[in-house]
Parts: sequence; C-alpha cells; structure tokens
Amino acid sequence: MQKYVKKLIIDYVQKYQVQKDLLTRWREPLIAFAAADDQHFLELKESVSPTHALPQDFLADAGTVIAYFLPFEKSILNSNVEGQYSSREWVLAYLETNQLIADLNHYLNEECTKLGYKSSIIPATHNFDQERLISDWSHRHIAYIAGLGKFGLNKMLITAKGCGGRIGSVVTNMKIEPTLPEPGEYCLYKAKGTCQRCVQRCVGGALKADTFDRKRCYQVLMTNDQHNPHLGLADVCGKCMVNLPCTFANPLDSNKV
Ligand code: B12
Ligand code: SF4
Ligand code: SF4
Repeated sequence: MQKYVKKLIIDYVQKYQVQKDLLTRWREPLIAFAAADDQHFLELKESVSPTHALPQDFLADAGTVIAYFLPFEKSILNSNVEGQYSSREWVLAYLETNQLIADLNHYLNEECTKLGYKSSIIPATHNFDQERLISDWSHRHIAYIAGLGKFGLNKMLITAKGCGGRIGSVVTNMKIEPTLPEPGEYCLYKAKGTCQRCVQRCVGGALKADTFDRKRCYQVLMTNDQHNPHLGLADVCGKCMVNLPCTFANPLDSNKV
C-alpha cells in the first residue's frame, strides 16, 4: 500500500504541473507514513499546544497519517535569494502550492473512497490562531513523526530534498506500514554547532540562534502581502529557506539526492 499511495502522489504532482496553466514547478515529492496511534502524536499537546489535534479528531477510526513534501524547482528557490522582498516566483509558488495541496488532498480522498476508505482534507496553511500564530495541526511536526525529515535551526523541516518546499498531511482510516525515521540531525548547527546561515539571512531580525519571534516574522510576511496587492493573500518571505546548505538537500547526507 505504501508504494501505491506514493505513486498516486508522485503521478498527480507530475501531471498537475503540465496540465494546469501554472508558473510553479516541483521536484518529485517525498512521502512518509505514521501509524495514527503513534504515541508521539500525544506529545504534541505539550510541545506545540494543549489544543493540538490528534489523528482521531479527524477520523475516529484513523489508521495512518500520510505526510508529503513538495520540493520547489531550484529556479524558484534561487529567485528568492536577493533583496528584502520575496520574488514574484516565490509568491506564486506559495499560492499555487497551497492550491495544489488542496487539490491533491481532494484527489486522495476520492481515491480512498474508491477503495472503501476515508481521508481528511486539511489545508496547507491559514489554519492557525491569528493571535498565538500556532496551528492545532502542525504539518511539520506530523511530518517529523512520520520520518519525513528533521527540524533545522530555521524552524523548517529539512528533508532529504532540503527544506525548500511545502508540506501537506492527510489522515486516513487505511492501514499503511509506517516509515522508519532516520537517526541523526539534518541541520549543521544542530549536529555540529556550525553554520547559522539561516539566522544571518533573516531579513526581519526574527530568527536568532536561540529564539524565534513569530510576531516579528509575521509582520515581514504581511509587508510582502502589501507589496503584492494583486495576487491574493501573499503572507510570505522565506529568505531563511534559500541560499543555504539545507535548501535543496540534507547537508549531512553524503549521498545527497
Ligand atoms: C503558524 C505558521 C506560521 C507563523 C509562525 C511560524 C512558526 N515557526 O511557528 C508565521 C506566520 C510567522 C509563519 C512564517 C513562515 N512560514 Co509558516 N506556517 C505556520 C503554520 C500554519 C503552523 C505552524 C505551527 O503552528 N507550528 C507549531 C509551532 C509551535 O512550532 P514551531 O514554531 O515550528 O516551533 C517548533 C519547532 O522549532 C520545533 N522543533 C525545533 N527543533 C525540534 C526538534 C525536535 C526533535 C522536535 C520534535 C521539534 C523541534 O519545536 C518547536 C516547538 O514545538 C504552518 C502550516 C501548518 N498548519 O502546519 C506553516 C508552515 C510551518 N510555514 C511554512 C513556511 C514555509 C513559512 C515561511 C517561510 C513563509 C513563506 N512561506 O514564505 C515563514 C518561515 C518562518 C520560520 N522560520 O519558521 C511551511 C514550512 C515548510 C517547511 N519546509 O518546513 C509550513 C509547514 C506551511 C506548509 N504547508 O508547508 N508560519
Ligand atoms: S542554514 Fe545551516 S544552521 Fe540554518 S537550518 Fe540550514 S543547516 Fe541548519
Ligand atoms: S520568513 Fe523572513 S522574517 Fe521570517 S524568519 Fe524567515 S527570513 Fe526572518
């Protein structure tokens, strides 16, 4: 079943970018699976928020959580390196990937239904408390539990294809064999105390080696939205995700993909 679901996602993303009139291109997605009764989900009530949901809050008979990473084409990531504001490519990649995640989740739901199963449809973002700036379903933490990657100093989930992309997750009552997380860190600072390049790149003074000011970061995101008045809600920045050793790959993997 793992192989089957992986192929559904990979093929969908490949066709999506050719069939639709889009500017964004994605590299091949990475996919991982967690058992819905994995005890680590309970820990999110402490580490993220007491109101963080469990897979069973979406489906009472939840079996598996599927987490996927949609890595952007390198040109999109490189387009966002220079300047104070996000590039136009970055803004469009944000908007188009959020739509892709919504469409992909609907597609997976249809495919599950065909097989006699159910699945949740959870948005890519904007499912967060506007005051606390914390979500009750943190895709990054879900993906971490499924073994899709490890947290970087920049707060991003770093995967085998780097951190430059977006994450989605789906709860289903299908039982799929869980993925085994890899040992060790994927961030140079966390592994060796070096690098900190993401901190140096932060344009808002929000990201420090020991703290992260989410309100300050959000102000920068909203400045980019004001800078792009004709493009939908573009609360973006992402300067701390590009031009880094972890943008395209896990910098600690000697067999980088
Ligand atoms: C709220 C939110 C924001 C807020 C707050 C950001 C934040 N860091 O929490 C604001 C609006 C400021 C924001 C900004 C951005 N966001 Co945002 N945001 C979200 C949202 C909706 C929820 C995140 C959340 O609530 N996390 C819970 C909090 C408590 O976790 P946290 O702050 O990340 O802190 C934890 C980690 O540092 C972690 N951690 C660190 N080390 C370790 C080690 C271990 C072992 C463990 C278990 C945990 C851990 O523990 C901390 C506490 O639990 C998600 C979508 C979603 N629903 O998941 C997207 C999301 C996190 N955002 C994303 C992105 C890309 C961005 C931006 C780059 C904007 C952009 N698109 O241009 C910036 C980056 C800021 C940054 N450096 O983090 C992506 C991240 C993709 C990735 N590769 O990881 C997500 C997942 C959206 C998506 N669907 O892809 N975001
Ligand atoms: S830029 Fe360096 S310190 Fe920052 S997350 Fe990536 S590897 Fe870690
Ligand atoms: S998204 Fe921008 S403001 Fe927020 S931490 Fe990254 S570089 Fe700093």
